[in-house]
Amino acid sequence: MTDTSAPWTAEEFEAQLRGKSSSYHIHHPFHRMMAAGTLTPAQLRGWVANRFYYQISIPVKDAAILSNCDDREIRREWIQRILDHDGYDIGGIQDPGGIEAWIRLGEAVGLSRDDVTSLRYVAPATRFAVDAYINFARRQPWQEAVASSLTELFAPHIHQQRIDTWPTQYPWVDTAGLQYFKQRLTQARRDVEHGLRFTLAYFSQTRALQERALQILQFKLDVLWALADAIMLSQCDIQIIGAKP
Ligand code: AHQ
Repeated sequence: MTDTSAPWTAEEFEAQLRGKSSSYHIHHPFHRMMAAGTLTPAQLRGWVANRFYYQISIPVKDAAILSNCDDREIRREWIQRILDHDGYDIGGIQDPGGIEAWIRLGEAVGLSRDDVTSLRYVAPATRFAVDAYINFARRQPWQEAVASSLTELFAPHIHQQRIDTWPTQYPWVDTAGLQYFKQRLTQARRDVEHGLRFTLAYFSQTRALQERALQILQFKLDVLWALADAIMLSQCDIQIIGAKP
């Protein structure tokens, strides 16, 4: 339904976006169990192995946005997201990247590198949720795909929660594996500053566009929720014979 009301102010629009935090996957039963320390080692390993498919899909999603985007200034900022995940070796400056850090998280919970990179433990419903996000970024206008990344408005909280709780809730996990969450704290905040600045400007031309931005954010929140459903309900538990604990 097209809303003919006047656009919200930037402050009201941002409050509407942030108001969707109640749909963020930190409130999903699986993530509540994770925070409470009640996941079994097999469930935690299943989460890491399935989330790897999301992690390797993020740079593919961001490359889709770049390929659709005709704005050089946006591309100059957005390309950093691909480097953050894939890593780089530019002029002797090297960074192994977030995907490599996630593989180390897998090893920290008792998986082998091949257990993670082979994708053998990824559930069909995991793939469907993640592929819905990639295909959204490929098919929709790049401006809409930028807005869909704003679930990261809420990400620092969930990353910090894992950093704070895993050492006591899951003492068997090698804390070196938490490096991924630590590096996302700064990267997510930088990404959100850019994505929010653009979204508040572009989608504030009309109230209908602002409502569309909320609809897009809800779609991505649903992707993350469906991903947690998949991991919780698809019996992604990974029993490693002889692994600690
Ligand atoms: O590790 C995450 C990440 O790199 C990204 C990129 C961003 C996007 O472009 O959609 N979203 C995102 C997220 C990551 N981690 C999730 C988590 O719970 O660990 C949160 C997720 C997000 O909030 O969108």
